Amino acid sequence: KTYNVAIVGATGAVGQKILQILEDKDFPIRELKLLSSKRSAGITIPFKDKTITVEEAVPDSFAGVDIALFSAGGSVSEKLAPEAVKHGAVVIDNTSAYRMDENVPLVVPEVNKSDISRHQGIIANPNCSTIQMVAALKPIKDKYGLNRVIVSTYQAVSGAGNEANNELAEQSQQHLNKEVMTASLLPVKGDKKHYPIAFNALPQIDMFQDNGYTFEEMKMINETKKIMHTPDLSVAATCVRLPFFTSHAESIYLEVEDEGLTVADLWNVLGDAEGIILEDDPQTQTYPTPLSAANKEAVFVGRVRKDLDNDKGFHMWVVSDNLMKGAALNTVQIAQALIENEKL
Ligand code: 11C
Repeated sequence: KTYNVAIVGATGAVGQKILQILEDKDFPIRELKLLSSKRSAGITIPFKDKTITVEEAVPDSFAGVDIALFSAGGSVSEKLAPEAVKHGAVVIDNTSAYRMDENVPLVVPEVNKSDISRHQGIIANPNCSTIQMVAALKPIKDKYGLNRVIVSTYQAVSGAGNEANNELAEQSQQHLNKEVMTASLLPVKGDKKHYPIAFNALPQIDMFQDNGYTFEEMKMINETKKIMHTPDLSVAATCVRLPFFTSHAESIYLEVEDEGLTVADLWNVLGDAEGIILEDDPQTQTYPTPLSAANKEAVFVGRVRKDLDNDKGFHMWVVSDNLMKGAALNTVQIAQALIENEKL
């Protein structure tokens, strides 16, 4: 069986990755529609042996579409995802618009694939930094229980889109030319102040909330509880943007329920877990980095250590390509699981 697929936001950083993955995985496409804002309509994009012209996304674009992959920002999803559903499509949405809606499954297939079957037209793809964290935590939780998680992130600029990549490149050039760096985008396009990201670290990703956490931090906290079905799990997050282009890295402290576990116990569960690659050997300085994880599909884990004071506490370093498993790949994997579920 083949499917009519639409990509909304086809010219963006994630949309381009989705296209590449659909082609690489030979996704069973009958007809592919590439949709965008009016500004990008008319651009042509190669796909397999064809060239497809990007069209402006409007409500009627979804007639005859079976699966619509949205990655064009929350406001576009709010406006057009219900239209796509009205036309009979199943939407896989890569924005934060519907993630916490109780009628919308929030899915990382390795973690909660079975949630897909209760969708009512929309399935949400989690935030990139959440996806790689839950992929690593779930096998540990299933075997040894989980009481507490404290995460600090080291996030790539591409999480903020192609414009942020350009800003990092320009500022780096300015600094090397001994010019003043100009900042007009990061940490957040819509916020009042902007700081250089080149040769810097910004402890703000997305807008501050009333509780002093940023929206990115609250996404990691709330989405983790929803995906793992652990509403009572203690989760705290500090999210930081760093000047590299690809992959998010995370330092995760976790407390398990079981007593007396060793690093080898965690290695064993992580080594057997779907989608995880363990790269952990201090003897040979083996650990993942943002560069080594870029353009790869897996979530990489290294630096697993037992806490020196708490018998139930462990630390680990988790790295994954934020545009691949963190966005486009997980979206395509949801679509594959949806097809397997015979929900279409
Ligand atoms: C970042 N995590 O790195 C964000 C990007 O909710 O899907 C992903 C935003 C989202 O800036």
